[in-house]
Amino acid sequence: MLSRRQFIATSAITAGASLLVPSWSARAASQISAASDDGFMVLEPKPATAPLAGAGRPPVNIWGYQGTVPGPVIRAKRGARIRVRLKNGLSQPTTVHWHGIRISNAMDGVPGLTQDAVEPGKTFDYSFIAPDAGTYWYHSHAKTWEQVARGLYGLLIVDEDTPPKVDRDIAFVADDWLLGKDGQLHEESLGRMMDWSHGGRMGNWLTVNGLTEPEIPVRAGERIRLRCINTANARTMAFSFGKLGAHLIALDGQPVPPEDVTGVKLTLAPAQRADVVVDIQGSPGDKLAISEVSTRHSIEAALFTVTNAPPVRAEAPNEPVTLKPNRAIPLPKTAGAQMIDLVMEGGAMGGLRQGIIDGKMLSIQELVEKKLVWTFNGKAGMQKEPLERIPLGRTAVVNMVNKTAFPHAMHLHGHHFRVIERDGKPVANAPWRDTELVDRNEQVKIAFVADNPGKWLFHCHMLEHVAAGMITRIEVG
Ligand SMILES: [Cu+2]
Repeated sequence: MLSRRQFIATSAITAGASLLVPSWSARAASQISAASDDGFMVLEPKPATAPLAGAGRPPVNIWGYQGTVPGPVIRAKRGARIRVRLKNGLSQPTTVHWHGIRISNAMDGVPGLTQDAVEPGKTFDYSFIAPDAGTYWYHSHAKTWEQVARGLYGLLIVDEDTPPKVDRDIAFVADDWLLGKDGQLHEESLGRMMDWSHGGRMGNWLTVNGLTEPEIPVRAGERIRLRCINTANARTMAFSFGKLGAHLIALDGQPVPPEDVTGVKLTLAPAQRADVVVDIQGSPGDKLAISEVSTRHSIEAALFTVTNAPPVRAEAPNEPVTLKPNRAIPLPKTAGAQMIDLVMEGGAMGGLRQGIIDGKMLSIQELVEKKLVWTFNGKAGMQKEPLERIPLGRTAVVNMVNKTAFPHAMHLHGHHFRVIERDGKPVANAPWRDTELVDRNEQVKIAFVADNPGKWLFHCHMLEHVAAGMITRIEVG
């Protein structure tokens, strides 16, 4: 993002309509092509082009579901069954992971663990219940450092039984692309060890909903629910809602008590989501920016342009939007919990000398040959043995200690957890999350009830880090 303005002059394009989260019932057919007779929606990842860099610039070669980036919004009512037939239109194997969904294990989309990767031209049927309302996403879980970088992701929205009253529901899918001088995806850097051993592959081009600095026409007085997500491979982003009145209502899909975030820096690590309600105040012609502010160079990510239409309401509503809690996530009982240590080591400036693979100690030179440079508890990459086996229904407490020189966004599959301690200090009533940022030299304790049977990955969501060793799994039940 640092050089976006130097790279090419940005040209805002008006694309409000395409930013709307379409209603599932009304536009299912146009969102998911070729729904089959048996009720499966066909989801096809394939090469395509997308106007990432803005009007007047050449389209960028991407890989997208249905050839679009982001992919189509998949939307269902809470508790409904979602049926998706993955049809692989790529030249390499792939799978789909339904991030943040408390899903049945066989549908989790992890190749080599919950299913075989789907070969080019082949299909795989995903069928699962989404138990919780909220903002989720789906993405490739095969060679993610390449497939997600090329655009294989989309929003998965699960609607509340009674959705809160807002005037519009809009996607805010932020991505960080690395474009070369020719304006195309910088392919030479995919797999580059320099990135894998440092902070991951960082981009130089910010898009929201696959567009450069989109302008979204709004009416004064409108109340809008924004489904914010960071789909970047590695960059932790932060957003400021500027002059927009804004309040946070959910994190990682799970409701939180409404919190005023007007003028606040809202941090989103890779894969994290935030539902934010904004109230539009202004006069016709006003441009209200949402900015990306994680670096010294603030970038306007999207602009709300107030139209001439009469105001929806004279004043912003006094009451914030409040979401009802989802189906109860069982509260962890720390007394008698299974205590699990997870020490993160390695990476550049980490001084890693060796690492274990399936009981065998390898030197750092041998590890680097395998492109493994990070370890969990001294072990590099996926092992034959899980990190831990946890009886069904037991509380697990994972004590994560980051001894590396980089932050890591830790993601647990199939469960939501909460932070109970940070750097030795107890934390009360932290929000439920599926992805938590652990800063360098930080210690974070999380707790969850292992109530979902199966083999669940636990990994860093910086996609170069997971590929280079930061991956393990728990086995529940
Ligand atoms: Cu990491």
